[in-house]
Amino acid sequence: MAKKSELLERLQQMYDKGKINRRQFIQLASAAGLVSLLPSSLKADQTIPNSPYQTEREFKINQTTIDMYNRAKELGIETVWDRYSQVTTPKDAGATCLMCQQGPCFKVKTKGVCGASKDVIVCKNLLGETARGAAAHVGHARRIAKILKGIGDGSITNYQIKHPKKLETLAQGLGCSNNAKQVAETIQNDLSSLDGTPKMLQAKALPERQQKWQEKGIILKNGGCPEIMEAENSLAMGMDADVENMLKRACRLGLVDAYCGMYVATQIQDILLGVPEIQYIKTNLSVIDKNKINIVVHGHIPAIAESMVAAVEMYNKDWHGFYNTPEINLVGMCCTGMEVLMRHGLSYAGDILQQELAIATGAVELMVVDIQCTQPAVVEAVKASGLHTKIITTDPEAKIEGPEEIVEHKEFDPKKANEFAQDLVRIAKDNYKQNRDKYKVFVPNIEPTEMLAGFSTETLAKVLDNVKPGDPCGALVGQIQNGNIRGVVAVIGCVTPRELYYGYRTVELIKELIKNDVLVVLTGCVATIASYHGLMKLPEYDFSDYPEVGPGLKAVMRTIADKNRSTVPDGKAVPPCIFMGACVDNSRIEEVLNALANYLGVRIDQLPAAGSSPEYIAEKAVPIGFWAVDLGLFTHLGDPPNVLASDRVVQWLTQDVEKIFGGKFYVQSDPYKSAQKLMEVVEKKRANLGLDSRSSLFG
Ligand code: BF8
Repeated sequence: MAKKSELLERLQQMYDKGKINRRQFIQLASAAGLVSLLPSSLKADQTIPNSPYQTEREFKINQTTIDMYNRAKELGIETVWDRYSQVTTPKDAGATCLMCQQGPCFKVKTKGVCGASKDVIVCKNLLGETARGAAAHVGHARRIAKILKGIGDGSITNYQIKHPKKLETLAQGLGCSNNAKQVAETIQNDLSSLDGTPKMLQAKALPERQQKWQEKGIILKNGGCPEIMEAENSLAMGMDADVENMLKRACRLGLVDAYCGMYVATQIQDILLGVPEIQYIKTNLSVIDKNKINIVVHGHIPAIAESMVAAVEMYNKDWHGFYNTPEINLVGMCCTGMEVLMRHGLSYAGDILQQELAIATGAVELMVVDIQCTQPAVVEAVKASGLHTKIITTDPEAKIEGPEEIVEHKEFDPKKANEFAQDLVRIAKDNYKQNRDKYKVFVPNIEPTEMLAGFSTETLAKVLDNVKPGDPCGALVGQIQNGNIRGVVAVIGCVTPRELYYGYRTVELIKELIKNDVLVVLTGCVATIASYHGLMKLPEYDFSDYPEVGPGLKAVMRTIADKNRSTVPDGKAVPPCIFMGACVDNSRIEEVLNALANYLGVRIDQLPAAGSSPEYIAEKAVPIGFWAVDLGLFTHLGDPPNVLASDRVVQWLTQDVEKIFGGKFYVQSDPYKSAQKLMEVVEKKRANLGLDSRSSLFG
């Protein structure tokens, strides 16, 4: 029998050759008695023993999540991690086509019944996923644009224009009159027009990129909705069977996602709800307060949440005494949570993977859901535990079925937003009074983590303007040129149950980047998991309480703090991880990159910048990835989309597309290898710009 060391070596070779992934490596090693592994990902001893990735640091899953996971198990609640082990298959589902009734064609080796090659089948699946992701963001845009229109025509009075200056700037960019109705109609036309390039794209993308997209045949010639419809049309039986054509269509959907989805959402939400400013907030499940009535606002469109803020304030001020109840604690979840934390300083109760755990506290009276990223399992969690949380869905496209005492659908009408919010407050209050069982309440006695948030493009510019008055862009560019900041990496997207240790990839990747003087900008669930690991808090001035940070970056973040003492307390620095908002706020990242490129007089793909989504799970991340590639960015994904069955598609995505747009995909789950690669890219781009480069370090 082979010795243990030989077995381990063999497994290591299989891993190095990509025959097994990290999870399989650890599981096999465990089965062979080579490492101590536990039955479930969260009941771990919270370290990674001799992991093939782990070269420098011990990784501990945050204790609040561990405690709530264990509590959920006691209550009989199945979590996302449990289901992951039960129902998932190996990542690659092969070239499987479910599109017509000649099939289904499973794991096609060469051709399906219709004659489509496996390359074509893989493309169809990828394009379908991309279209769904783009549809999600355009759906978000459509809903928020309707509210702006209603304000403009006077039919909606529950929201106001909070940022008229931004409305004016947007109107100028779109080439329409400066009023809510005109801006909304221009945007609605961008979404629906059967002819013409959306005005938002023309206003926001750099001319050089627009010309490139024109030359390469992906510029939008219709509004967002017809583009998505045509993508679906191209997938119908007997339609597109041209690999390159389909992949370019996916690139085109990246533009739909950005300019008919994310930008619209960010711009209008800023106009209606205010441009985010610096906020100090609390994160993680222990923001749920066992001594209060807790309401979780969950989803992506912050319209209901905004009204709830006002309704809860009123309740806490005028009514809780009258009803003889505690105050209400309004907390956020997923991107709706990020929107309200950025604008109101609300605490953040959890990310995509923590939703059942919030229910397991037994202290959530009400979970209000708008659209996207709500796991239907929340209903099951209430059912299995017998807890009292009431779940209210509010969008006709996002209902969840279940017993009526647990889940109810109440369609949101923005014309009656205030009444709607007050009704939800009443439901939470009644549920608390009638059904809260104090003996079932469990919230870990662990302080929530701290997070510095609120870096809209405007706020970032203001902060940098304090560093170099009159030249905010120069303040950042100068630090890149002198090498204190080696480059900028946008780390975005979700957290995945695929990773054995919750948050491991994201946290370790970020730590590696900042250690090497790379400035990290963040949107989405990666930001809040980073906060759980202390990466978003205000560091002590000497960074003694903060993970290792490169000397250049440290100096920059101290200077920023010194020049912004009206908002950053004495004795503190600013963290080198800048939170720019929810996933739709990826649009803010492009605004910053465009400003840097303009300032330096270079193309975006020449900037020492890159993108990374180490733990993406949502379809929305796929068109975002294509958009990043369209912009010319090197784009890292922690897991591959389901394309591994086609070498040709893999080659196109990871190599050929670079010759077209300057950007390409790179897939790597190991955070250390990923960070290394991202730093190589940044250093190479520095060298190409004639800046000092550490390229030699990377061989
Ligand atoms: O848009 S990061 S899990 S919450 S998809 Fe969803 Fe992913 Fe979280 Fe928001 Ni974004």
